[in-house]
Amino acid sequence: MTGTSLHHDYLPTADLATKSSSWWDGVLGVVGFEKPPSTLPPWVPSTASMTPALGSSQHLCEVWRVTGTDGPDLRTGASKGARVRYRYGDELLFGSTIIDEAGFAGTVSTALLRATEAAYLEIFAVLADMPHRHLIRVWNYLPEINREADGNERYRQFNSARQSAFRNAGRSTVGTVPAACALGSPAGSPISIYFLASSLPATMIENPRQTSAYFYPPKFGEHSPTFSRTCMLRELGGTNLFVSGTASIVGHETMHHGDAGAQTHESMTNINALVEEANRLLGANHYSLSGLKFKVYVRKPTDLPSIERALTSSLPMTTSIVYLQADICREDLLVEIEATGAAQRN
Ligand code: 3EB
Repeated sequence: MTGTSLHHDYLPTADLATKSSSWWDGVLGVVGFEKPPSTLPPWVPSTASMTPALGSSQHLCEVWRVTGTDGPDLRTGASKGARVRYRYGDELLFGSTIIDEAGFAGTVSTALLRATEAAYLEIFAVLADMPHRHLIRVWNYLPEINREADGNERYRQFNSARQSAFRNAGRSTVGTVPAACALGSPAGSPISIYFLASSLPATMIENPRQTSAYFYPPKFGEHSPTFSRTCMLRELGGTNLFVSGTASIVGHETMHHGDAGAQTHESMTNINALVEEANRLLGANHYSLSGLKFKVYVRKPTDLPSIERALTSSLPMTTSIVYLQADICREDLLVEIEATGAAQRN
C-alpha cells in the first residue's frame, strides 16, 4: 500500500465555494455534468461530460481528490497542443480535454475520426512524458453517438479511431486497456474525454458473464471497443476499483429489449460479477456492491423511476448515486451503470 488515498465524491456544486485551501490543494480535477462548474481555483482542471443530470443529481458535481503522500504537493500542466489539461502527484494523474469536431476538416465522419485520434494522440503524448504510463480509466462523451453518418454509426467510427490511436501509440488494444465508458451527449456538444492515469501497476479484470469488449464480433463494428471491464489499483489507498460502464449485455448480446428495469437488474448482476472477480483475485472480500458509488446513464428520462426502483431495492439508502441523461452506445440499451469503490478495511 502506498501513502496516497484517492477520494471520489459526488458533491453539491455549491459546497465547492466553502472548501478550505488545504482541501483544494489535494483536488486533481472536478467534473460537472451538463457544464463545467464555475469559479474553481484556476490551477484545477475542470471539465464536464456535457450530459444533463436528472432530478436531484442536478446540483452535484464529481470531485477527484487525493490525501496522504501525494495530497499537498500536486502539479498542473497542459499538453503541447494545449488540448489536454492535467494535474498530478507521484501516483495519480487526472486529465481532461474538450474538442469541438467542427474544428476538424473533412466529411461528417472523418471529422469525428480525426478529432478522436487527435484527442487520444495528445493524451498519450502527455503520458509518454510522465511516470504515469498506466491509463486506468477513461470517460468518453461524444455528441449524437447513435447517429449514422456516411453509412456508419458514430460510436463505431469512434471505436475505429480509438483503437487506431492505441495502436499508433504502441499500446496494446487488448488485455491491459483501461476501464472506460462511452456515452452520447446532445447534438452540438463538443467531444469530452477525461481520464485517470497512474504510475502504479494496474490489474485489469474481465467479466466471466460477458465477452471481453475488445473481442466483440465484427457485427458490433469493424473495430472493437478498446476497454477492460474493470481496473483495480491494488497498491492505492481509498478509491481503487474502477468498474467500466456496464450494461444489460450477457456474452455479447443485449438482454431485456425495451425493459429498463430488467436491464438495470442485469447491469447490476454484471457489476456484482466483477466485484466477485476482484475479490477472487485478491483472495479476500475487500469489495462489495453496497460499498460502491454509482453513476447511472439513462437514455429516456421517463425510465428514471423504474431504473431507480430496480437499483435502490438492493442498495443501502445512503448509497451515492448520480443519474445523468445520455445516449447509450447501442440503440437497444436503455441504461448503463458505472461504479467506483474502495476496499473495506478488515
Ligand atoms: C458494452 O458493454 C456497453 O466503448 O468505452 C461500456 C463501457 C460500453 C465502455 C466503451 C462501451 C464502452 O459494450 C457499452
